[in-house]
Amino acid sequence: MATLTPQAPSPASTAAPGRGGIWEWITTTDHKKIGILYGFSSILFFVVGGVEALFIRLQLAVPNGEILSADAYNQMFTMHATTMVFLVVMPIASAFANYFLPLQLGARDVAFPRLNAFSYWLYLAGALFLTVSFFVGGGADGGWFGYAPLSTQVTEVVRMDYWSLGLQVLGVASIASSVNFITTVLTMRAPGMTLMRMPVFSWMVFIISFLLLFSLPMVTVGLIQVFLDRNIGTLFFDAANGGDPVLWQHLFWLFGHPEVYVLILPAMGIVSEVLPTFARKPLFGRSFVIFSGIAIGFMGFGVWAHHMFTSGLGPVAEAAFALTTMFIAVPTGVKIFNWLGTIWGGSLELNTPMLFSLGFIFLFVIGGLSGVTHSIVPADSQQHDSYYVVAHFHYVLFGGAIFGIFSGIYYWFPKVFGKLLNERIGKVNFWLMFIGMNLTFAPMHVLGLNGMPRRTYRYAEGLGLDVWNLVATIGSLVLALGIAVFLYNGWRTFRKGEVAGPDPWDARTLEWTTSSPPPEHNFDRIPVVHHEDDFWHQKYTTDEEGRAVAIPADLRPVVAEGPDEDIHLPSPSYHPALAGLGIFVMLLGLVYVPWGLIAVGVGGIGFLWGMFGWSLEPLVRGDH
Ligand code: HEM
Ligand SMILES: [Cu+2]
Repeated sequence: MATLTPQAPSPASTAAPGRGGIWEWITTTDHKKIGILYGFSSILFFVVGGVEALFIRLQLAVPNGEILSADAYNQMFTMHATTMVFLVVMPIASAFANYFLPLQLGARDVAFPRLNAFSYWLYLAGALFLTVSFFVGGGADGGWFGYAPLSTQVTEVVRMDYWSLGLQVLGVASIASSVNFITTVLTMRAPGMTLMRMPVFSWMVFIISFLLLFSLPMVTVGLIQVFLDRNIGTLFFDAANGGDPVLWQHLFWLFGHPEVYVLILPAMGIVSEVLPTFARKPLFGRSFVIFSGIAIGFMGFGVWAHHMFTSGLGPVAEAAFALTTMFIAVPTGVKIFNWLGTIWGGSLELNTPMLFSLGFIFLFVIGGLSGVTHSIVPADSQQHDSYYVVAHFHYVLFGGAIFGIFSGIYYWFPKVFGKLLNERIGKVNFWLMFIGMNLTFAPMHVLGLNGMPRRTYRYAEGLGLDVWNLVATIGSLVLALGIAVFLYNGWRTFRKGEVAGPDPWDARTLEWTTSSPPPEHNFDRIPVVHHEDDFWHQKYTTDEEGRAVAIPADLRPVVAEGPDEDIHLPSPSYHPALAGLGIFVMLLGLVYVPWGLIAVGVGGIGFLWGMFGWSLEPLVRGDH
């Protein structure tokens, strides 16, 4: 039994965990290491998705582009979007959630550490499976929402089999994470950490876990039906034989719209952590930020058909979904006003994490406003499937989600790696991305209103599309340069970055009470919480005018008065990784039936071995 004697609570006391060899990473069940694995994997796929986007932009830089064929172009935008949504933005949120949820709650790990490891290896299996398709016959080419009957057409290639199976596995990985995060929030909070004292980022993780839990099953059913229509001749979406292709649209968007909130709410949570830290003010209307997140969670399930205003649903349904879509702008607006209220009158520190958060607010508002124009049915029937829509979702997904994520990377990097990303390079990174992003996507509003359809690999000369397409492509190159500067900053910091102490930003929440990086067991003693922003209240009090007054270190309250206890840590295990590998092999086999059945068998053995080994091994270290 691994027993660690409790130490006096000093955040910098315990040594950082070793980097560890490959085997340690394959067998880890430590939420921090799993968070780092998610982080590096999704940044790698960000580069892949970015290169795919550059190919698209280079093809469209001039009329009658010759760089990509129509077939290659279809693969490029489908895989670009699938990569960015499922292999980048979702897993990066898992990276932050894995690393920081237990720390923000005052816990030692998530509720189910091995399930946590399994969700990572399943994500990696699904991600590699989807990407491998490029090299064996071509990537998915039916668009990221795979409308039937295009996606169910049986041709000589199996690209959409990879797509439908790959997304199913990624869905299971997300459901596994969601179960873990919900259970962790409900059962692992430190004493005194009431739900309303929980940091806003943790709240957003909690909310998106429910969104995933309730939306993924719908698309999973549809994906199975797509695979069956393609492989065993069922007729779910075959209109000529009593099936209904519009059914697929409903199943996809019943997932797809809650999904966009899964993409944006974590970024909103990060911004809600960063703004108070660098405005030196508590989050304005904190409980409203939390409740509007909950409201968005619920209302997000009632707007899906606004993606189908041109699918012939009829005026009653269209009017209803137009209304619900307009309503959802209200809780979103509440958040924006609360962020503005936080920075209003604050003493702002405009460092890189803060710049990305301010950029997030500016760009997300632009995306939100064009979103409201989509909710007006007659206007949407003009905008639908045009570059105006492409501009809209890149302002909310790139300007919103990605900018929020970059704010989180610059904010939490010192906690995870013990070093500060370089501030001067960080500012160059921000401005290149901010200028590049607007140069790329702002012209797309004009292109769309000038009638340029999306998903078209070429356009003719003299249609008024030439100049803005060239500007958009130049913008995407500036954006790419910005991302290269970010990667350079990371590499340089690992090599010779400035060492960060436990609390480099003088922040407010519990993760900053530990060393940077935190010890494997996170806290020597489980903290006892008395306030929201508890760490801030350990360091500051307020005078009669409400101004913050620092409490001298020797007068600060002792944080951990809780009972001594043994520190239990989950034991490392190779079984989740083995089960993930088994699934990967099974997937490859399923695409190439009947010969593939051999691989299905071999993969199946690996999967079952992993599952049984996992269920029979000791729970914590030293247990027999
Ligand atoms: C790195 C910078 C990016 C550039 C230059 C870029 C560029 C583009 C372009 C030009 C298209 C339209 C292709 C067409 O319809 O013909 C597109 C489609 C799309 N992009 Fe991006 N994008 C970028 C980043 C992102 C990010 C970060 C996300 C999501 C998180 C994203 C999600 C999408 C989606 C969902 C589509 C629709 C694909 C489809 O129609 O099936 N993009 N992108
Ligand atoms: Cu939507």
